[in-house]
Amino acid sequence: MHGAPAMGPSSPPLVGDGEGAGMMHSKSDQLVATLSKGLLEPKISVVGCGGAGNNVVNSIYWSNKKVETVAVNTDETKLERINASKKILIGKDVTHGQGARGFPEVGEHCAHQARSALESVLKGSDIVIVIAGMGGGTGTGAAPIVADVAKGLNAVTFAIAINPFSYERGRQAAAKEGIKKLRGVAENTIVLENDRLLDLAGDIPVNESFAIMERSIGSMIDSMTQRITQELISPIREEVEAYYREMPDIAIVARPAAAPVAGMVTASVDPKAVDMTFTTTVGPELLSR
Ligand SMILES: Nc1nc2c(ncn2[C@@H]2O[C@H](COP(=O)(O)OP(=O)(O)OP(=O)(O)O)[C@@H](O)[C@H]2O)c(=O)[nH]1
Ligand SMILES: [Mg+2]
Repeated sequence: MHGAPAMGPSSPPLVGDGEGAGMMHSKSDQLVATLSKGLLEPKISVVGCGGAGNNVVNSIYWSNKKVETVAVNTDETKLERINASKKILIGKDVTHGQGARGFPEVGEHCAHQARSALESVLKGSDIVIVIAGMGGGTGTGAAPIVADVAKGLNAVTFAIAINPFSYERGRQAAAKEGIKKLRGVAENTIVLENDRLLDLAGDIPVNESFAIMERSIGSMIDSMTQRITQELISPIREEVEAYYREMPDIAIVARPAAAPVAGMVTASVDPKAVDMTFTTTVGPELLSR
């Protein structure tokens, strides 16, 4: 971890509780804040694959400025219409920017081809959340590859898969297969049900019911990121404070590579707790059972 060097016998005097301690304390607070931010604020990327994933990312782009949003698609027109911090058009020479037309193996192939572009966009991310609607071509095929790339970069990787409506009969088998692949790669895969939107939303148009799911996923990501950041920073804070008290002339260290932070996230956050976060933020209505 960020282990503090051992103190020698000639260490500077401790900042005690005598005169001036109040002032030193606020200086130490500042330093701790800087250090904590630089060293420990995890970089979180949310990657939406295919049409549904792109829609979710578009909504998060406007609501959460703390995460980096990445949109991945084979469909050029769709990609042009959405907002994201980064956009990656995959498989242009395969689909000519027209989408994978319901074939997951096409989505998968396109994502494979784009591995190095995906790697360079996700490099440095501590946590990657991959989101896709299942049963189509791009999201179903590409999301497991994106998750694999993220894992290869040592990021803690979560997946959110949206199951198609029951009435989309031809899509269920592909969806199941896609979810199986995601579960094989990601630390934790949360499955949401479009069917539940029908129960919840009743007669409202489908686009409006999609907005409900987008907002739900957005608030889950908000509370997940808040929680991870808090759980990481609080225990370290005391340690950094103690270090400062022993050594006021500490140099501010550059932020290390992703791996150590990812390791701390894994150690301190039970991936299963993510389900809990979702349940407590938006209620269990959309979750698959
Ligand atoms: N909740 C939600 N579900 C969506 C949305 N768009 C599509 N879906 C669902 O996700 C499934 C996959 O659809 P898309 O994401 O459009 O498919 P794709 O990954 O772009 O695949 P191709 O177009 O075949 O390349 C659909 O069958 C729908 O059930 C959306 O905006 N919100
Ligand atoms: Mg599409």
